[in-house]
Amino acid sequence: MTTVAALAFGTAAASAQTVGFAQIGSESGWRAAETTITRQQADERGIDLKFSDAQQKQENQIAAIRSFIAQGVDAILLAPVVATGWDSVLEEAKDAEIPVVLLDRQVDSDDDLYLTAVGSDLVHEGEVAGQWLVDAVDGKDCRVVELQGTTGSSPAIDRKTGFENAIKGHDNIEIIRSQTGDFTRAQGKEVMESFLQAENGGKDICALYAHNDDMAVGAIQAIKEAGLKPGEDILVVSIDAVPDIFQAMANGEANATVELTPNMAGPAFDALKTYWDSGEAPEKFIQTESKLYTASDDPKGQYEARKGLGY
Ligand code: GYE
Repeated sequence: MTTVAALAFGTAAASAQTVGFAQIGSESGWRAAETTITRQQADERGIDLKFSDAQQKQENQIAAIRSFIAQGVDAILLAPVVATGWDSVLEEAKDAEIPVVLLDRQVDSDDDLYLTAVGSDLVHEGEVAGQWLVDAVDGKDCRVVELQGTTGSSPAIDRKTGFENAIKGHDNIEIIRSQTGDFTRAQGKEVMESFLQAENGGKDICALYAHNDDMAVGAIQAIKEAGLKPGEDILVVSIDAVPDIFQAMANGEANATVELTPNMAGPAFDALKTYWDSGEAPEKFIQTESKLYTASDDPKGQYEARKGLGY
């Protein structure tokens, strides 16, 4: 005798699985690597991946999810551009019995609306970055400018909170300006230019905290164009660990980064396979590591090691 549930799972496991990926876009080097690796991981597992690039727009992601539901995919991967506004479409997926796995960002919705979330502890990342600065300045006064990620996205909210947690009680460190650079290199540069202008050509800035490496790389360019030395005149700490930030570290132009693996799809597909095969639901959060790298961690070697790994 076969139970209804077993029959449903058995049917899904019998043929090649189809997975829809509602990706945000390609705002950063990290994001592009995540896309490349997701495709590779799908290929290796014989999964048919349907890919949608939402060009940073939530409405496009919602439309993509609806189209995946209409096509009857076996699962949906969603990297949610912002944290709010997902309830209805996640309910539609749930009603259609299509498991949704969140990648790299979180949503504010109830956690029974998705199967699991793969990602880092985004608050912790901010704390690691902030603690690096606390240690680096060692009690000296430090006026910090902050480049935030996409407004309303969970990494922008959490990385801000984490950094603030770390500097709390260290009155020598103060965030003097904070603005979004939307996780892009171009906006990181543009916003940094305005920070430099407003702060005595940059002479009144001690450090930059950027919510991702791409914005830091853009800002480094702006600092150089302002005639200052990034990494020395203005300390630079950011998050992701993309090859270009190691290149900047090797050149003495950046100081520290917190690693975020772009391989979110591997753990996501592993969890889905278990779910398809046995119906067993994974933990609600599958956490990836957050490791600090500084300029003394062989940045040239780190650059070489990462080049080609999806970047
Ligand atoms: O750090 C950034 C990206 O969602 C955690 O999104 C991710 C962030 C990543 O574009 O580079």
